[in-house]
Amino acid sequence: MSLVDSKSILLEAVKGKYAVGAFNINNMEILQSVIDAAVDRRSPALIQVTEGAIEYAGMDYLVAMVKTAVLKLKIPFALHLDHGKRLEIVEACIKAGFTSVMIDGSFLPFEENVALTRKVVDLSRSRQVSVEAEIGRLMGIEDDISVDKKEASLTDPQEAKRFVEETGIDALAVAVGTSHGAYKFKSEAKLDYDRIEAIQKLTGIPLVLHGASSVDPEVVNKATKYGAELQGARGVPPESIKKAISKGICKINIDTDLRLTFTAAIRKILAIDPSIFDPRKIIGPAREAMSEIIKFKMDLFGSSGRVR
Ligand code: PH4
Ligand code: ZN
Repeated sequence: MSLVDSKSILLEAVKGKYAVGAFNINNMEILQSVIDAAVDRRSPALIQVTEGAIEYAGMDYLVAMVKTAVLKLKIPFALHLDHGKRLEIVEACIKAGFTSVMIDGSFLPFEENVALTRKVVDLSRSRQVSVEAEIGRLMGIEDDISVDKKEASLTDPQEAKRFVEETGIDALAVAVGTSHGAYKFKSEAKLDYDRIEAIQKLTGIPLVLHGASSVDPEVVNKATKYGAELQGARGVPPESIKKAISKGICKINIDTDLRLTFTAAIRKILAIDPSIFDPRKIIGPAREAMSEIIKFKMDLFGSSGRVR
């Protein structure tokens, strides 16, 4: 089937009280691992790319690969722009066939974020493209950050309500304690679940958790065993993800876990078999390992088995 908009996928998730994974892809093997897992688990999924991914792989390559991959499948997939920062990149993605875009104006003052986001909503409506936007800043809520600074960075529920009303977006990315990358927390993971619940009650639209990778200690240990330097890497554990879903999160962004899994698998194969130089034998096991981790996520998020 063709790509679908993310709004329809996420509204189903809200109804069914589960979340859908949005997996960042940068090349063919990562895409194939998402597709393979979704087919195996009969799970909907969002395939997302950033401007960095587009610069790396090329818009034409990415879009052609994704469209080809989903065409013969009976699983709903959306192709989503992650963290689009400018109107021009949103326009280019819509023109290329994306079915969902994020406009990230979280670095702007509130009114400017609203104005930019409204422009994207206006552009997308007639084209059946869904829009995600963000307010608040993604950063951890460590103990050594002052209360004022914490409050300033996290999404304010009342502001979120105004933002949603004034923009008409389909999904809202919220800052509730997570951050991008492999070093999210210095000790225990801390998410502001009450804030998620409050934002959900006031906005009533699908909420998105960025920076949601778990940074599995087993994967980190495997990568470290074969030479990686990842001291202090720490993510959002599976039980925290489950709780966040129960409070209203229904789109979950995963990139770092795929990067770590990919790296650990490649480091291992190169270390245990120094005679290998066929790229297929190097990247192939990494593709399989990523597929396994994505299946685990789909089970955890509750999206497995949702496609009849
Ligand atoms: N993302 C991924 C952002 C990736 O520019 P880039 O391609 O490096 O950006 O939006 C996430 O929320 C991923 O969260 P994670 O780091 O916890 O996986
Ligand atoms: Zn993000």
